[in-house]
Amino acid sequence: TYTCIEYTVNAGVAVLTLNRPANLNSFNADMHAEVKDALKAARKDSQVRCLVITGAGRGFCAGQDLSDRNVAPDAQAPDLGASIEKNYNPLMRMLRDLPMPVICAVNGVAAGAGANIALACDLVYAARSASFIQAFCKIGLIPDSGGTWTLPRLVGQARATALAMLGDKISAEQAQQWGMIWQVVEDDALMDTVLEKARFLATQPTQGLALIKRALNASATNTFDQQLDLERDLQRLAGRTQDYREGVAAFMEKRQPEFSGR
Ligand code: T3D
Repeated sequence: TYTCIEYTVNAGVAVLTLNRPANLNSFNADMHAEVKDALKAARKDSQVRCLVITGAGRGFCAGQDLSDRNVAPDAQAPDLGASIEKNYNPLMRMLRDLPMPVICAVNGVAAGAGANIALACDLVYAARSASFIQAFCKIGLIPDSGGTWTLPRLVGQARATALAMLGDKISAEQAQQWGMIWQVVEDDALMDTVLEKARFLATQPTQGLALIKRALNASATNTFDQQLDLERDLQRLAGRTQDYREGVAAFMEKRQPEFSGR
């Protein structure tokens, strides 16, 4: 049983809810451990074919819980590199490598690592009242959790630099206009919209979707030639799935396919 998150599985969809609403779902060590445990469970559970991440209460996630950091003048400087190595980087790698679509339902403010966790998800839906803040610069830090990689790729160098250096809060609407997220949804429709999409994705060719994710993620650092080779290799894998057979057979028989995720 979890104390900092909720984790449920229904109709092929796992929903991971960050659940420390009193401090806007900021991350302490316990929450890190629980999120990792849930991501492992989702990966292992063959029933789970799509993951949704959201937050309880009015915020999505405010990044690191700053009340966990002793910054008294006489205290030794904390080793934030160790925190990144132990907690944030493994979390980001698990999210990026999860072989299924990951949808983020950004229900409110997403700040610091909270913003970059959202931006690392495959599909990002945000409530109209949600916002994104690269808050790191305001406390002397740099965007972590992949932010310095993700942001310039999503919005370009000029916007990434301004967001990272100014730490301005940007609206969900602005984030969508800039292509930083997929879609803005009215607040009261957010979870229904996301769950409907997640349930749909959970009926789709899961392995194929996981291979799409791999290919698109790799494209950011590959040359065109390397990417052509990768597409060849991943298409070979896709062609061996049951869902590919089912997809083609259903098309030829003019019926709806029934994908098993295998
Ligand atoms: O340390 C390492 O391991 C390195 C890794 C770092 C990763 C990071 O994420 S660093 C960045 C950390 N996050 C921030 O700097 C954001 C801090 N929060 C804010 O700037 C604001 O709270 C927001 C802009 C996100 C929201 O503002 P607002 O006005 O809507 O809410 P609020 O009143 O500031 O916050 C509500 C409560 O949540 C409040 O507590 P209270 O007064 O009601 O008891 C506030 O202190 C608490 N809270 C919000 N963010 C954090 C937090 N408590 C601890 N840590 C937080 N990050």
